[in-house]
Amino acid sequence: MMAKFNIGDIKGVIPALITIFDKEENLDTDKLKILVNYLINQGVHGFYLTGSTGQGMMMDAAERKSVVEAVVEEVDGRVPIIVHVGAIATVQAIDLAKHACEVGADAISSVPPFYYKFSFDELYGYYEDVASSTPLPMIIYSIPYNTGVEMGIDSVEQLSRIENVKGIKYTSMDHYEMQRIKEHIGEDFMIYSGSDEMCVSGLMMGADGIIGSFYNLDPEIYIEIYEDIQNKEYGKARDKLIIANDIIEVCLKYGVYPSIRAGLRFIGIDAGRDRSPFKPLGNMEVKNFRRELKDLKSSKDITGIRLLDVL
Ligand code: MN9
Repeated sequence: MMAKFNIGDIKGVIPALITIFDKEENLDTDKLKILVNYLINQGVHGFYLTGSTGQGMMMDAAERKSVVEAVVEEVDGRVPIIVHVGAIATVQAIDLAKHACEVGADAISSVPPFYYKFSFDELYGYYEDVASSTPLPMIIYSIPYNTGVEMGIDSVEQLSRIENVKGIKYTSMDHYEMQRIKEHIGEDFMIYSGSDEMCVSGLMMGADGIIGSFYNLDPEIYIEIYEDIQNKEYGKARDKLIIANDIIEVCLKYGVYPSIRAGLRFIGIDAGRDRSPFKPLGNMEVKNFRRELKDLKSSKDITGIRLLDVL
């Protein structure tokens, strides 16, 4: 299988796809395929697999590969697919990268090696080795809150000189830094803003796309935001993000991933559970979550968002 999209075509609203685990915490790729089709029908522009939201770091290599195979097969070239291959040993990441390439993914991405405090030299070597292991474009994934690894403008600039390194998923709220990265490295270096709460300023300040958790749950609002920004309707985009953020604020009280799964269930999609030690919501929590979303809907008279319309 060959990649079908060029890096320049990977843009827009890209869910960091959740991975679906059943009650016993085993992978359920059949249910995942249902979600994938739902999201494509909602109009998402691509998928980012086995990253933070996809709990890639909580799966073994065989499981990560079966998620990638299932999604690539189901998507069948309709939208581009980025595979997160990050691991703390280079050899593990290379194995996943080669697999992603063989099955037809369009790009790979990786967090920097974490846990041990690797030197920049070691980190650079990791990206060099992983990026050169396949012809696919590599998107660096900076998420200092989770990895503890800060990558400033200078570091990103250096990494961007590695062949195949073509962009960054920038999960932080500093859109000054994000915009400077684009400015220093150039228009062709792709930037994906990773903080859903900040997608408007991210897109206004030069992000080519947005990759995040909530595009699994209420993608339609973010797709409208993306279109508004394309049309320079910034005020409209901001008003919509305030609504989206009202939803995020409620969700965060219950945990990002458990709330996304519970919300998808309201819509009629069985999104299973997270892997332990993440805890599923109890019945009472689900009830309260639903009530809080319902209150939000009526207090602001919100319509047109499936998650709220179904309540
Ligand atoms: O980068 C996501 N980060 C994590 C992506 O999953 C750690 C974001 O989409 C956040 O979940 C989101 C909510 O805070 O912005």
